[in-house]
Amino acid sequence: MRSPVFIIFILILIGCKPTDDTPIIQQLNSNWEFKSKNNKDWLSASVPGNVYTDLLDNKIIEDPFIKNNEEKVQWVSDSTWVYKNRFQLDKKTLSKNHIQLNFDGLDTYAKVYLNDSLLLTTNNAFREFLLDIKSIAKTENVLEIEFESNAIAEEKEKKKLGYELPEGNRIFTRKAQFQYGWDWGPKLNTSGIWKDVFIKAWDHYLIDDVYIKQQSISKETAHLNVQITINSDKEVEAEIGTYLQGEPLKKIIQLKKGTHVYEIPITVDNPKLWWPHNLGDPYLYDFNFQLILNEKIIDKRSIKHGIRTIELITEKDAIGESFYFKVNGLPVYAKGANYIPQNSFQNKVTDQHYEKLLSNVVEANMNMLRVWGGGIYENDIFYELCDEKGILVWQDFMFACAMYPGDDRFLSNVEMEAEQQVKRLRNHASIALWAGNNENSEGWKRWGWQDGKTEVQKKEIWDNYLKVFDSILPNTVNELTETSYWESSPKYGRGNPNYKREGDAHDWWVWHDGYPFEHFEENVPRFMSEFGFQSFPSFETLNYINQQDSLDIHTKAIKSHQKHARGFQLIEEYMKRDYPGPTSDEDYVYISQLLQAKGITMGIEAQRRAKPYNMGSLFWQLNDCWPSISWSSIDYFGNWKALHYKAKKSFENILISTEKTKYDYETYIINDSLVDIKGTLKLKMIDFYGKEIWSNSEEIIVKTNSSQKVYHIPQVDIYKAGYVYIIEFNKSKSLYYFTKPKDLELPIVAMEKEVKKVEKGFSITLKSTVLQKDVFLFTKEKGHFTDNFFDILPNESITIDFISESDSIDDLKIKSLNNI
Ligand code: BMA
Repeated sequence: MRSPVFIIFILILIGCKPTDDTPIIQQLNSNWEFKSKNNKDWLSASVPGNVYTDLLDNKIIEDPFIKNNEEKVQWVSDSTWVYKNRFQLDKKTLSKNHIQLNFDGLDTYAKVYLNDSLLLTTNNAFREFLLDIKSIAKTENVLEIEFESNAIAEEKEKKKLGYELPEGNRIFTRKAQFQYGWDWGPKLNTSGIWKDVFIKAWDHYLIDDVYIKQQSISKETAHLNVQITINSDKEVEAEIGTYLQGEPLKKIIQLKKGTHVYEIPITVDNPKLWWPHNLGDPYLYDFNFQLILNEKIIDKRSIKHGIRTIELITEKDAIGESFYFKVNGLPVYAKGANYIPQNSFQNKVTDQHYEKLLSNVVEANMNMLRVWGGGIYENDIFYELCDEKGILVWQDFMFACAMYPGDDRFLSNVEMEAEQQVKRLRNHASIALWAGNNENSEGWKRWGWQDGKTEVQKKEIWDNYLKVFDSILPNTVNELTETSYWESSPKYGRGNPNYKREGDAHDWWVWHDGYPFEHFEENVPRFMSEFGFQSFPSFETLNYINQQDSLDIHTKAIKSHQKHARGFQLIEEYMKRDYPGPTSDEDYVYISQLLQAKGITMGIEAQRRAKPYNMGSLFWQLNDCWPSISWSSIDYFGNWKALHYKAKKSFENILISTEKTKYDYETYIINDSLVDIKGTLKLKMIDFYGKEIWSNSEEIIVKTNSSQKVYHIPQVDIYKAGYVYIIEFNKSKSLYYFTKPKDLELPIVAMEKEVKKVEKGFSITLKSTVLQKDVFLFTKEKGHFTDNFFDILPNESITIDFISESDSIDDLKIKSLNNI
């Protein structure tokens, strides 16, 4: 028998600690079936998913990512598909006052039936839909969703419009635009339940939203005003419990009937600020909110939030108008790339994919990604990881390379989409900018889209553009967040001379217009938000496309994975300009990667040297959505191309970079760090066999957040083909060559290699008596080289690791430009 004192003690404890009575959540992601509308047989389906991967899992179609299979599966998007789920609700759930059916995303034209009643018709894959099902929910339920073919729905819209809008019917459908085919991606227009489905049931009160609004932030204090939106059926007194890093803070509020916002001011003394990668710790606070009634936790939310300020600064100046980001009051140079969806089929992207890719982003010293407007608003985990890793996110709204309709139905659809997405993402410290669209404005003004249109049509189209990008989207961002808004990327097309003086720029003179890479050195804009060059992916990816073991880059399959009409031709032209002619497919792939890396790092370095005139360098593009020949720096299987290794060096906080001017070679040090750096600048000229021609050293100070010219040497002819200029400053080092790679007189001498098994893979040491340029290690084993495509100086030895789970790398091969 327990003593009465003990029982009283327990009762007191229970009385003090509120019990949990939060909403019931029942996932509805399992037991789905699907079929084509005209078919009788149901097949098993995955949710989240889409019709292509369901057909693939049922072995009805071949994998569209291999060979030429993409063309064979096009019929899929012309059919109507039906998905069905039988689910049960228990007594407790059914007894709740509110039962809600939640769709995080339906792609796209869906009719939702529950127990044979049509509950909802949808037309936007970027919106969530919440349905009150209290009156029809039963113990046994049947949920059926019919997806109409996008093409059919789009034709109906087109008929109403009476004229054509650029670029094709995709503009009528609010879903990922790249799925209609892009110059790096296949046409795989999905439909299906692409996000979670679940039931939420509660009695009278629900936290609908929490927004941690930053009022003012200084070193001493951060004043936050938390806005909690609560749905309530009753007028009662409730308590909001807030825990910041475990510290409790309570507030009594009077709940009103309906949906209302309640404010809770919070002061954080000596706040630890969130900083972008390489500038400080991306510190996140743990916020926990509880809605408490009668000692019961009715609902709760946990949010990790970084305290920081981020502003886009666009100010008129002597040259034009600035474009840069200030974080915590400090101008930050943006280094990074453009991000596209990681797979044509979003359900195939796992948390590990996000973790790996975003780790690779910070490993390459990047601090910003632009989530490009032809893809998707990313999953929560993407932004959570960007918060954690200190990656600033330039977030486009999902509109790209087209003009969009402006009828009331379309506009209100867009408005609801924007409101939901902005609210979903506004607590993330990483969100640096919301931008309206990708290249719509440039396209309208410069790509001939106005040809053949009447004045009335032109006015209507542009007015509709303004309604979305100059009114609905900026108003949504301004009303709901503290984040800056930018109408269109780029501000001006490259035909407009102002493209270099104001705003952000997309420089496609290189690649699309065939200009030499040197163009990047002479044409630096205020902020480069896109510039790029293609290359072949890894041998692994190419062999996967062909489904064979030996490399062949001339197959039909490979051709079908190059989506840019002039892609191969442009790679070839540029290669001839700068590199020795490869004689095998293997060498061709290798040199194509060196070529891409050379062009893009020339751009990155020219842009960084021009700091603070230029304050950002984001290349096109970080990743791939399928195995392909594209502008990416990391291929579909996660293999780093030469560009990713070399961009990592060009994005280092302290960069030494040399430029050829009219008479000189001028060396700069770019210091992105928060402190002045004092050190010895060491300069040395050697030939490719190690003979020193000349050397010098000097004590210098490089100011914080600056680009500084630190040394120059005159142009002398003998420097040309056989010398390398080595410049060192503290731990940084740069090698400068005086001619194009094809004109370098590289000695043909073999390297020595030593391979040792270590805990996480292998350690590889390479030694050479002569200079070895662009040394490339490769093996069929799965893994990652900690460095690759590097140079070895005469008599230098370099040790790198191959991180891998394999037991041996007997097939390890090494290539360098010397042998081409
Ligand atoms: C940019 C992007 C994409 C395109 C890329 C390469 O303009 O915005 O639309 O894929 O160029 O052509």
